Amino acid sequence: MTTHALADERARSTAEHIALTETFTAHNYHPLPVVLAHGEGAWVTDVEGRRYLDCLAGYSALNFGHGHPRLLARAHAQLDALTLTSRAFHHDRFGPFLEAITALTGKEAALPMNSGAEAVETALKIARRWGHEVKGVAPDRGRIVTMGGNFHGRTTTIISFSTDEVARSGFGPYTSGFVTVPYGDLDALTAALTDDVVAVLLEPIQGEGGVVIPPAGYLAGVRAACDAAGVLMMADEIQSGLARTGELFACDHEGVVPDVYILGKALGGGLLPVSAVLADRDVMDVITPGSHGSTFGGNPLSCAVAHEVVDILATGEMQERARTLGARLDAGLTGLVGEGVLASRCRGLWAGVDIDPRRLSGRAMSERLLARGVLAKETHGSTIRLAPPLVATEDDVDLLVAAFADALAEA
Ligand code: IF1
Repeated sequence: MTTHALADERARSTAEHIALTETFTAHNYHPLPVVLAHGEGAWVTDVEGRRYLDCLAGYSALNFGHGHPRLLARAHAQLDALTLTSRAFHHDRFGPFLEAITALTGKEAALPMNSGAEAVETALKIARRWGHEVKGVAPDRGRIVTMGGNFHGRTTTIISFSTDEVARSGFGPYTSGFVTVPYGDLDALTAALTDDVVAVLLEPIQGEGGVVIPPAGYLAGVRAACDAAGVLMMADEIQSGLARTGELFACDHEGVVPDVYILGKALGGGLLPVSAVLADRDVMDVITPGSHGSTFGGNPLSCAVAHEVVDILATGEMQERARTLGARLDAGLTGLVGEGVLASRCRGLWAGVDIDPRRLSGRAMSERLLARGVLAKETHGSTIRLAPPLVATEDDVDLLVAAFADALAEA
């Protein structure tokens, strides 16, 4: 695009951008009426120059904020060196990244992919092959236990075990081999662990469900049940992981180590899609040459950025910020219970706030927050998810709480 054309692009108004988008886009989203053009830290600016505190943060892909200096610098340097080789060849960013991420997570091996759904699909394939080749379940008979209220991505196999009809209906025939149990119910899980089960897949905290935190001890119970039944515990930490909840992983709050970590979103630093599956060799080595792959998985640019992300996480600074800022947010939101808030759940800098639907819908609340310079989005029903970048400040959190209270008070 020429500079002149680029300049014209920037002259379009919010309404013009939205009209242009609506003319050509598939209608798979219903975005809020705002057109963003610039981001820095926890703040973004729209095409009219209005600033917003970004409390969605790319659904936790922007844990480190917009344009983190270290991540941008690393990406710029790698762009001028080498960006893509395919895995047909080695490259000089791969080994160092793998060494760093296995040290960070305590797992022996990593399989890098791009999107979160790709990593989840990779974990499902690993679990099935492990079940058939290591556990000894009859070929094609391995089943995986999943949770009610789950969200693990949008592929046909993943939505085959979704309990959300909006995400699932019309996309059959569905992939078989999954059994769903209520999230948080250890008795139901234990009863479901029959001999043909090879793995349990769960989010340690359910994001799309509205930041649903399971009962204390639940994750430890899942770990024990998986050990007793000889099945893999696979934690989807794509949204809950990488410092969002105040620990490296949400599983860490109960000292639970799953057999498989599934990572994504913030692993790419908010710059590009990077995901990965981590496991020890007795699990990972069911994957053999030619049995799995990806054009872009583990590319030099992704490895360079994700390696910098790992280095940032290794300091613990983001985890500490999530704890400190999250405590402030939790206190502020708790103060609003009874003032239009039915309940709020907070773990680190990640909150699900249930708005009283008799007062206003989740969408209406998102629009009121937008008018007050705060970007947030409702999830099912009238729950607002809040997940500012972990580089936000205490003043930002105070602004968020004040805007939330003001939006609720609006007649
Ligand atoms: C959308 C929310 C939805 C995820 C977990 C895997 C994936 C996600 C725990 C797949 C992705 C995104 C997808 C996006 C909205 C958002 C989301 F929960 F974060 F809010 F949908 F439920 N596991 N979550 O949260 O990762 O393939 O997208 O990289 O699809 O609308 P992906």
